[in-house]
Amino acid sequence: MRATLAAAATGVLAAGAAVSVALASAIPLGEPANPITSVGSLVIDLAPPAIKDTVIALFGTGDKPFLIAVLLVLLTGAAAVAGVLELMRRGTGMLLLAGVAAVAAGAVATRSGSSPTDLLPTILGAIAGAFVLRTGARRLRDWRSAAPGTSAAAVDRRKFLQLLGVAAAGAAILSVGSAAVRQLSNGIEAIRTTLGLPRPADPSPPIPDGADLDVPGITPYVTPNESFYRIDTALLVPNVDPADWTLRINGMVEREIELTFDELLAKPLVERALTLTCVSNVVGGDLVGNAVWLGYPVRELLAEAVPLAGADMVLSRSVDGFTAGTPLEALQDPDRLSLIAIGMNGEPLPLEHGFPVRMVVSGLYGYVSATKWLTELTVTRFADAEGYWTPRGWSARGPIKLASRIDTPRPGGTVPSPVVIAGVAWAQNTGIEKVEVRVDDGPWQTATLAGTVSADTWRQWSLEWDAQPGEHTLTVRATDADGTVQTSLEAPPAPDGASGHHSVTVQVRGG
Ligand SMILES: Nc1nc2c(c(=O)[nH]1)N[C@H]1C(S)=C(S)[C@@H](COP(=O)(O)O)O[C@H]1N2
Ligand SMILES: [Mo]
Repeated sequence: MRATLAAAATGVLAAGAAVSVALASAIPLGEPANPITSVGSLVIDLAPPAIKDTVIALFGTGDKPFLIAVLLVLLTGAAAVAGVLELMRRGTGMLLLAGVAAVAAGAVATRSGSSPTDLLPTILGAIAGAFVLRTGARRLRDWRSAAPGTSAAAVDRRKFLQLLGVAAAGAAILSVGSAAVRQLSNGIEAIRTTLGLPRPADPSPPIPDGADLDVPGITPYVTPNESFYRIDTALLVPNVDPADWTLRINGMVEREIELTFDELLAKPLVERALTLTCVSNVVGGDLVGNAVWLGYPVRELLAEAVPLAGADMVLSRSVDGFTAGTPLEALQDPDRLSLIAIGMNGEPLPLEHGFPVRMVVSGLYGYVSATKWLTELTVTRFADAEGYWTPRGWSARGPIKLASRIDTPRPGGTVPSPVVIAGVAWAQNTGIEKVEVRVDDGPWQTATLAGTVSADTWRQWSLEWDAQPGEHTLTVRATDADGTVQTSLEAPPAPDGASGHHSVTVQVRGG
């Protein structure tokens, strides 16, 4: 009886270890990586409507915590059974554990927007649980097989209890730690959602109706925040309370400045659309997005600080230590948009996009200009300082390369004839003047360009294609407002951005 209880306790602690490891490792990955909530969502998806309605009627908005509680009770029960099974017959408890982990993995994998890395917490949790279960059962067996009352039995007993103690303490520490981290970011998220943005002193010119072509499958002109690409080195999204935030402007300046969030809000803010691009974007890739930003021109702040002669770079620093080196000239250029931004598409910056303040600069890749969770601007020289990515094999300067992309038809797709070919092209700060498409080795045909609000954003384009049946390769190239034609020369992203023409191969129906 005592052994059965001890075995059940081993199983429960194994589950505790598994869950605490999984939940802690899911924090940096975001929601679908959390196996508990993913199993909960799967249950909600699969539950018959009658049961759903009853639960909602009984528990109201408490239905989700109730579901999670039910799942945890079931898990605890299964874990106790696994512990007893593993004691009776080696491997049987492990099998049950593997089954539960497989259900969790299945739930995670079927959540919308989940990626293979989201399975990692479930796998790590299963490993931690399997270790505790297996080792615990072995030590328990050793203890039982030692002659009662002997010192060998006492040693085995101590070893068993030690394992349980370590597992319990580890699970408790991890759980308290992750709860604290979650609470912190929930707190900042609450501050973010209640923060009202001031109205811009200089609003964005209205986005022309024609900026969005009516073509299925084309990328929208303005990228919604939820689908905006995210690139950063932050394992955990920094939690910055605007009340504690300051921006220091220092280095080679006549006047050092320190700005609070309220002081920033009180400035005459500018609202502008601007397309952000990552240097790591491959030809045809999706590390690019267009948003309407609300912020204060970097140029104005620099003018207050008065850079000294000889300075040629501004090193922007994030609260998490990331830095970007931006040419001073670009930030002082009245013809180039650069903002200390607080708003993105009408909302405060989402936490993962730099809340409360980030930088955005037209025509420069993000790694040399778009510092999120911004806290310091140091006026310096390229000879004296370098941004985070420069010693890691990326160029110190990162002007965005002229690029174009085919969004539809998708590569490998089968299309009818005629069909509309469409996509986006960008040359931030210069502007797109022409987009051409070629079918196989045919002549370049000029596409129709959509409207745009400025030269700082991408432009949609489209071309109707009267296609011949069979397999065809479509290639796109853009020309910028300076008359430069996009090069066909292929370059990988490192060290200063990919180049080359995007092409897709499709099958045309008929014939
Ligand atoms: N603090 C911080 N800011 C950062 C980065 C980072 O790693 N840390 N990455 C930069 C890079 S490489 C890009 S492309 C843009 C991406 O911004 P987004 O995630 O809002 O799309 O942020 C830039 N700002
Ligand atoms: Mo990037």
